[in-house]
Amino acid sequence: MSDSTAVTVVEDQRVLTLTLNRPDKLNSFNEDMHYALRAGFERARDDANIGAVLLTGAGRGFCAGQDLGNRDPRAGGPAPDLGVTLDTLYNPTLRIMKSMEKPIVCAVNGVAAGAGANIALACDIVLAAKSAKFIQAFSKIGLVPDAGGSWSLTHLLGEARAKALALTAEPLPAETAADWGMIWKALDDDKLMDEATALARKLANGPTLGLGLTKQLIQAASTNSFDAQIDLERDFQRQAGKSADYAEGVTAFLEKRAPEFRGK
Ligand code: T3D
Repeated sequence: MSDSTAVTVVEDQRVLTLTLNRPDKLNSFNEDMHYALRAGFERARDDANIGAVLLTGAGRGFCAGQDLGNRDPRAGGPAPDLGVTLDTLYNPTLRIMKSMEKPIVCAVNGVAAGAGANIALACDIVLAAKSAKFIQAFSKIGLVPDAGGSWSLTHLLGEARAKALALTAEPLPAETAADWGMIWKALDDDKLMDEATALARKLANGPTLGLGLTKQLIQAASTNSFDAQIDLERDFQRQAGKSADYAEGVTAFLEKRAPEFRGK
């Protein structure tokens, strides 16, 4: 586990809260924050006492993408190979986020720009403060969308809106993002953390085996044919149907009481 302060890590009631913590730089990514964030997701993935992750940012912003202070061309030297930084820093973390079975709730507390916006969109359920904005800032500095953004935007919104957001870098207010189906909900700023925490706790204490399979099932639908997808539903349902949580869920329903899930 990283001992960096670039991401604060708090475990409570089976939720691991990861807070991007470089508020003076709007939580933009330096190497330290990359490694700390990845370590946080790895811990959540591997620790059976954690059922869900809550990702948010410290201060007035969520994340302003890459720390451009680390990309100053005036410092001289050859241009950086950004393919290498994506390969070694962003993409391994994104792959963990998508492949881990536990749900990731994102509370976008303020501006989310560049890779910051797209890290948020790689989470499973995204809530945002009404004051937050999503900015595909890349085109302003001559780059292309990364951190999964070209995939997420296109899948969530379709080409027309994805292209317009990426080509113009126009800020998208949280409420519009929710109206368009890019995120789950836009909430009053003072309600965001309470609602996001409650949601993460509910998921973390739910039938996590089934929830993990559900996450993978929905993700697979983006590339599967209908035929392949209903086969996958069959396979996952077979697995879920053998779980103790399924037996508990049905028993609790029949006994008219709240279920007590164990994630097994
Ligand atoms: O390089 C690679 O490895 C490839 C990967 C690239 C991925 C990417 O994310 S590329 C895109 C990088 N991000 C951006 O281009 C966004 C840059 N930031 C902004 O456009 C604006 O800051 C915002 C629209 C996000 C917010 O604007 P505003 O007016 O609310 O805040 P501000 O005053 O611009 O920023 C506040 C402070 O944060 C300021 O510092 P100061 O002057 O108070 O000392 C500002 O410099 C700093 N800050 C904001 N974003 C970044 C940053 N510092 C470093 N890097 C940043 N990305």
